[in-house]
Amino acid sequence: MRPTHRQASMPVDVPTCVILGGGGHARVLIDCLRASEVALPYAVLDADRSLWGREVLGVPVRGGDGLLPDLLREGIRHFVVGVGGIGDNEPRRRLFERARRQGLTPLRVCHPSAMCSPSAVIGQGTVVFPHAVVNTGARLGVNVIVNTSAVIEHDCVVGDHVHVATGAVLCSTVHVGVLAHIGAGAVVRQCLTIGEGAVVGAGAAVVRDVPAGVTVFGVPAEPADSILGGVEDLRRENLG
Ligand code: JB3
Repeated sequence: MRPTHRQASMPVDVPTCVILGGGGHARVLIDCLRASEVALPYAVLDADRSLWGREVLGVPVRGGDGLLPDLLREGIRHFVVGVGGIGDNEPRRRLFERARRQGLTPLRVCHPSAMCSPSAVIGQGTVVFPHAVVNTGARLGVNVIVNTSAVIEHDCVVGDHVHVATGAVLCSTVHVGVLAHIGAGAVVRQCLTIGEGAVVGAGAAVVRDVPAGVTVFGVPAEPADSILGGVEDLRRENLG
């Protein structure tokens, strides 16, 4: 076993882990793992063959996800999903379930600069990036991304596999359904519900509930259908 970048201060019993995905999100994750000393990144697996045999921030890209059983045999017991993606969290869900089925345990990673309330409940495999806040009484499911500087206010409930992107703010007591995406810099007003698989566009200001599967954007946020429909109406009117 060849753990990478063990700091002198790091306890020797820190586990090693595999990161699934080797792109931009995984690179931030590797920094977070090293800073938090939660685990040592041992290997990256990536679907892109052109990365195999190369390194991501010094961590070897061993191959594709088919190597999970090999890594288990090498003694790796933990993983983190390193695929970020914007809008569609389904690939992240599939990867998470696949690694769990293989017998690996998802790691919870909180960067040391993030503020996670002791009364917050944070699910396995959830990552909280630098300067993010998970406030009092918030409950986060598994495999959630709380990206850099995002704020999840007190008593919010965030479902499994949700991505709260960079700088987004969930004001207090917001409920977010599984697999939803809250875009960068979006703000969701207190006590609202964002349905399962819904997408909130970057910079949106959400002032009403968003039904499951619906995409909204703008200030105040409106369903994409109605906005795009409006554009179509205008075009038709202009065509006379
Ligand atoms: O907005 C911010 C701050 N970060 C974005 C992040 C949330 O999402 C970032 O800017 C990107 O938009 C995106 O990061 P991500 O997901 O790392 O994207 P990318 O740099 O394109 O890398 C994705 C990597 O995942 C690629 O190398 C793919 O080959 C790999 N990948 C895709 N599907 C997979 C799979 N790897 C494995 N192991 N298994 C898969 O099924």
